[in-house]
Amino acid sequence: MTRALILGGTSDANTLAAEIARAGVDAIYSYGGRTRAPAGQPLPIRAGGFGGVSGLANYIRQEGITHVVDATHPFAAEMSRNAVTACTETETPLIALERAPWAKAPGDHWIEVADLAAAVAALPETPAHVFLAIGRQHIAPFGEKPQHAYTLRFVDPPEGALPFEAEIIVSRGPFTFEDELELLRSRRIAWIIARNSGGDGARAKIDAARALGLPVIMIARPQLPERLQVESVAEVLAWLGHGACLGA
Ligand code: 3Y8
Ligand code: NAP
Repeated sequence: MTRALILGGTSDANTLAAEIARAGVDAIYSYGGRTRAPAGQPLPIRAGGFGGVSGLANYIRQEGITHVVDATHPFAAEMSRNAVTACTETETPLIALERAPWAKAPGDHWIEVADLAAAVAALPETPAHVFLAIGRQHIAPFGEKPQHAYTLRFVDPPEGALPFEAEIIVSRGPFTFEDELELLRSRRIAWIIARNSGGDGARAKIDAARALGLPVIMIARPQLPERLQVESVAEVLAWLGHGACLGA
């Protein structure tokens, strides 16, 4: 009898949860507990870390999990690595649902960098208006270049002081092209820092940057261990042995 653990927290995971609920598969949706009011799900929810690999392995055993679906964000590297290790240890089948990275289109002015430190280094020395669209957890390194006028975007209001002076936008996304154009224009943004998250939920800023001819410092995804990986919800449902009932 299938009992799936969905490691969620993304729009793709939300789509998957809806299809899994419709298929009547026994599943639990897991959030990392990063945001104050995560979107609801049509599945039972758990939130917060498992306690590393051993915590996840114990959870799998105690909850009688038969399949794990890693539908976390491409930058949730620690969770994905733990899932591979814990599923190997407990001999639990694992599949990853991961959308393709954004590909550079004609007119894009990307500076592609490997990581956060390289993104900071890629910013100019002369003061500029910079839009940091990489969330809240990894902004501290930009304190090395405090001369810029930073605009940050968080899902929730910041707790406590920021590592540097900045304007904060509190908004959860997904974002629209028009709103992103307005944001970039009204704040006279000259540089955008983004992660290559892929998907539609965060892509509007990339399209708006192209329309305005603005440079985007694009941070590449972290390397993840080998694992079965698909790009569609239908493939995950088929893997769970429920594609048939959806006529997928
Ligand atoms: C808690 C679940 C949906 C899902 C919405 C997607 C789209 C909007 C784009 C920008 C980039 C960023 C950030 C972002 C996007 C979707 C999707 C996506 C980027 C929620 C969610 C959780 C999180 C966690 C949060 C991180 C932060 C990253 C903001 C829910 C809304 C920047 C990633 O304050 C914090 O600690 C937030 C942390 C991880 C990255 C960071 O390091 O700060 N997402 N985002 C999940 C959990 O607890 O397990 O609250 O409902 C999910 C979504 N975020 O409802 O349609 O990609 O699927 N999320 C990035 O791309 O760099 C925003 O501002 O342009
Ligand atoms: P991370 O750095 O890879 O994970 C750090 C730790 O957080 C994990 O080791 C685990 O703790 C816990 N964790 C993360 N995701 C979890 C989940 N879905 N369920 C239970 N525990 C989880 O993760 P992150 O980048 O902070 O992302 C956290 C969540 O936000 C994920 O659900 C991810 O899908 C979502 N998200 C992230 C981004 C992003 O840019 N990183 C963007 C959109 C959405 P333990 O070791 O204690 O088990």
